[in-house]
Amino acid sequence: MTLDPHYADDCVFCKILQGDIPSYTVYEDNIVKAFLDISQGTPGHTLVIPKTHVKDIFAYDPDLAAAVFARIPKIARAIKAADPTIIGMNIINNNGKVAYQSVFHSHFHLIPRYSDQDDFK
Ligand code: DGP
Repeated sequence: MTLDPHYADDCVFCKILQGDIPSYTVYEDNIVKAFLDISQGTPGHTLVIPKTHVKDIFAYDPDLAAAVFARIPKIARAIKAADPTIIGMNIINNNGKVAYQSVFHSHFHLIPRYSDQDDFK
């Protein structure tokens, strides 16, 4: 699919997409950008966002949703392949303030889990 991106003025992730705020890119293509979360839950904590402003899961065009969701396993696999001590991953998507969404541009948290995590020793 081809995207005709639109950006929201007051959106920090739209500013990242436009290059107005720096980010550490993990992966990008015509549909999504994946970049390191500023607040690393574990090393490699990555956010995957659509390259157009979508407020939350309820606001997706179905074709864009399919394209974004299809990319998540691919990005998860690439992160896991980068470090053999990554043996699991939380994938989290918060929708709405009541669900702890703090940035209102849809995003998926990919949080690697490691074989040497203290709580699994
Ligand atoms: P959530 O609570 O699910 O809406 O998560 C929003 C995440 O966005 C949070 O983990 C911190 C991250 N974040 C907020 N501002 C920035 C930023 O300017 N750069 C990056 N890389 N991450 C950000």
